[in-house]
Amino acid sequence: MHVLPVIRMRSFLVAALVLASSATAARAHVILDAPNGGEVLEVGSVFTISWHIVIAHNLQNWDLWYSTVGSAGPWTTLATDLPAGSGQVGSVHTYDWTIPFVLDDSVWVRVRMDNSATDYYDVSNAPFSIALPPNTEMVIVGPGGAVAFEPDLLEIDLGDTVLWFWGSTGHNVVEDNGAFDSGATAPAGTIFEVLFDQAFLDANPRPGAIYDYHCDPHEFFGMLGTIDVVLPCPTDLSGDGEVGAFDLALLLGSWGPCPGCPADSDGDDDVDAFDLAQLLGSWGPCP
Ligand SMILES: [Cu+2]
Repeated sequence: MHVLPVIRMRSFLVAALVLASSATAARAHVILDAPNGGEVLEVGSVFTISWHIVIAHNLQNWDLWYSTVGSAGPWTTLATDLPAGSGQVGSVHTYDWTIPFVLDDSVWVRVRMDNSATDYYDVSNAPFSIALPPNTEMVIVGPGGAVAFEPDLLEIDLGDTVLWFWGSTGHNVVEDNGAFDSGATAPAGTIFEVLFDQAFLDANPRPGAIYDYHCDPHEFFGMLGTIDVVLPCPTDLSGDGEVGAFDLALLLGSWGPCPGCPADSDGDDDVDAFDLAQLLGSWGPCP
């Protein structure tokens, strides 16, 4: 299951920031209207940042930053030298921001009114979150240059999308028997995604709906991963949406001591009569 970042209720901090913000608002030349705190923005989606002019000045252009550290930065450049547009009091300005691959529950945006003399700034009143889209799970490929997938074992639900994000350069993602393949090694920042829906499982049946994969250049160094699709019917070993003869054959094929075997549905490290009874008892289409 994917765990969404939780917005921590740092009420004291938020209250202090709101006070600080309203204290400066009286003299503000520019006010950032969105994002202004509490929003949950999805990676890869487009969010419209907006702000308006409170006191007109000799405006040259606009600059935008974001921070995952705090309302005082340090700041990462978002966009610079945006056209000045209208310099009139009350005029609203916007910028369409494609949300970067930064998962964090405490993000801030800062806008700069870049004038020919004194510049003026405003910052989100409170932090907002950047999160994955619903039903999406992430694996980092080569986190910090390590020859590893993080996490190396990922359990997902049927219908989830797995998104691999390259944390370093020179890796790829290849299912051991070709169910998915990201192609040639790719640079840091690359994204590769696979939707593990019923059609995918039908086209690429694996015992227990378990997909082992590797990185070609680093397989020898143990850069291995597994996606385990948790099925609504655990006895549907082939993951084809039906408990039938194929599943029975898989179960009989792993009969006996078999720790971690998909057919060991009661988890006693033995594929035995109990597991057989469970499979026969759920014979037919999966609910
Ligand atoms: Cu690699």
